[in-house]
Amino acid sequence: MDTFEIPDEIREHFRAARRAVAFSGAGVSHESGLDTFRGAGGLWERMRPEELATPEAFRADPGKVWRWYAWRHQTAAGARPNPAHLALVRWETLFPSFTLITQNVDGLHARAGSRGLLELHGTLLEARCHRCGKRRDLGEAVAESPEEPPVCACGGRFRPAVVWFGESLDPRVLSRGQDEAASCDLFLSVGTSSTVYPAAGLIELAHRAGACVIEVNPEPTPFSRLVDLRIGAPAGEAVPRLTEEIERCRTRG
Ligand code: BJW
Ligand code: ZN
Repeated sequence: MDTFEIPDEIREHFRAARRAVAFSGAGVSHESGLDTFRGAGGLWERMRPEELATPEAFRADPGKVWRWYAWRHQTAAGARPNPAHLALVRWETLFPSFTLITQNVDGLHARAGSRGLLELHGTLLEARCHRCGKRRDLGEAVAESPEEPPVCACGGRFRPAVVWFGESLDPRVLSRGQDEAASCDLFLSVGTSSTVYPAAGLIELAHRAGACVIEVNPEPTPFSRLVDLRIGAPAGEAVPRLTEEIERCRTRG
């Protein structure tokens, strides 16, 4: 992809925006070699989510769930941030206010250098006791106990500190994300199928608040018809290019 057309009215939003939000999903890390969940080649094509990403699955077979996350942790630890992660770090200096809200648990935005990140679905880097909530490094916990989740001092079991289906998101993180989406004037949705709630609801919040909404995804999503600009290209190409356009608009007017 050499170029994509950005209409003049979108450039006007790039110049005027004061509060920007980027909302990311698994597609952003795809070019770092990590699998997405849905679609061709996605994790859910090979495994059933209800057998791995629910509290019921963990209760039924803690070892199976633990080993799957140990593999995911190892894969994420071996991956490197790609040009999309790196370009999003530059957004922090482009707008008076910028918030990066991610559904990803792989830690690649933080490793790229993004600060003030809102991780809606938790993190794969930590384990949390399901009983007392104590946290510890997931890599260390896996090294100590690769096959079964280690037992906490309270007698509970450690689990990955991610948000499974049917579990509530951290209410403080969610409400900050909702506040940012509802008060931004530029909203980038990138690499998400936009099908998991309440996260996907942020796109609608931003749209209803009158923000200019941009979607970057090679495939259409349920929100594609609502957005102001759709870029049907991989994030690793589109986000750096978009970032250059914004930089050009904001420095040269
Ligand atoms: C590229 C690309 C490239 C590829 N460049 N793009 C309202 C309506 C219906 C249902 C619900 C509702 N509200 C709540 C629900 C239930 C449920 C839900 O949403 N279900 C739907 C699936 C129907 N939600 C929940 O359960 C949530 N909790 C909740 O609601 O609590 C309230 C409650 C409490 C108590 C009792 C009852 C309710 C929690 C959701 C947690 C989701 N967790 C997961 C797993 C995290 C841990 C782990 O990693 O294992 O989070 S599921 C999985 O999906 C993961 C992701 O963060 C999330 C979103 O996926 P994402 O990031 O969009 O990835 P994909 O794979 O779907 O899409 C990738 C996209 O990238 C694709 O579009 C590609 O085209 C694109 N792409 N290459 C750019 N190079
Ligand atoms: Zn405990």
